[in-house]
Amino acid sequence: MTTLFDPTHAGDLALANRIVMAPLTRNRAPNAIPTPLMAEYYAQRASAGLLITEATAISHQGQGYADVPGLYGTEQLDGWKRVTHAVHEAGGKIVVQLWHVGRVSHTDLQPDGGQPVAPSAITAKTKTVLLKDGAPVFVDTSEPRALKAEELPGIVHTYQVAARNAVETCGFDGVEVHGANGYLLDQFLRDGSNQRTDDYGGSIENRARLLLEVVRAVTSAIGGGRTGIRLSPVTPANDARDSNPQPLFEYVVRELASLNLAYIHIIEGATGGPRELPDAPFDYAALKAAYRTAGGKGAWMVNNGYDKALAEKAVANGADLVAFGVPFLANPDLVERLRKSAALNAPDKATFYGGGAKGYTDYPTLKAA
Ligand code: 8OZ
Repeated sequence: MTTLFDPTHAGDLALANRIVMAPLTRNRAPNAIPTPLMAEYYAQRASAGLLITEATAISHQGQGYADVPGLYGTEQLDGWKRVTHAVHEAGGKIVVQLWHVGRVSHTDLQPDGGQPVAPSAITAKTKTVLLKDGAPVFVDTSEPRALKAEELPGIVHTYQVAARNAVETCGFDGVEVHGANGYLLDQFLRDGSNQRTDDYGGSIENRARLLLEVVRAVTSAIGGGRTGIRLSPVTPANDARDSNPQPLFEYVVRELASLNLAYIHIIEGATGGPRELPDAPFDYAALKAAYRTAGGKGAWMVNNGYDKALAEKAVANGADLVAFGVPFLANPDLVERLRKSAALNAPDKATFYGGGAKGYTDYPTLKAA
């Protein structure tokens, strides 16, 4: 029987086990530049079958929070080189999560203090984080402006450039397109945030167009076998809303099936919250079946609130990979702890976002403890 600890492949990526470190925003990259401390943090966790970096902006316009990293400036690329080098030295595999926040931003974070961009000029009812005198402050997101259709090819191109730089310049093993959690691509998918009347709004086909163009552009640059995507069909994160997510996401995965992706990464339920949402039932087995029936061969990665028992059950039921977020944050040697069914370090919420080594690189391993 397959276990969590058995090696596998995700597209071109040979993975030592089926345990993945989920992307985790940590806000420790001043001026969007990855630091040596970040290299240490990721290298500590290199025993994961695969590490997915924290969400990383593909452009200044794609930035939505203080001190999150980018992948568009020379110093940012140099910073990431240090990270991939450290992870590879430690024997790990790492992909970078490519991110454009869309409307989940603030004018203070945008080029020339401009408005954030979105499918439609509808403000997200959510907060973002700015730094005031070095301290984090939560603020409402700014009113966005609707992107003109002529601007969309530029955004697709920006994803493609970031993917190429990620692999060729920074040494990443691949990329994950962030299609989840109410950010730009998810804003286009959903009718709660997309009220366009052009080819990018209205029908499911139109709302999925930008995401599919982005994934095709990325795969044409770096290959499908190095490309994953994250989706969150029913999350309410960042004011994400859709009147009928089941056919929407089944359409998306059917269209992705022919791109020979490394993996499809699904957040089940509310991101970082309940796995079951009584008001938003969703049939994940049907979603996976839609992908496989359409010929999709990528690894099926599940995420949200997994512990060892639930993860083993998921793998027994055919999930290929299980992504762990908070448990990995607090346990650099999570794979060993799960293997031994050892106790886990408790996460310290106060140090999740921002700060330095405390609550970041100082969680003890079993060996140290
Ligand atoms: C927590 C805080 C800020 C951003 C996501 C990138 O939810 C995020 C994020 C998470 O995908």
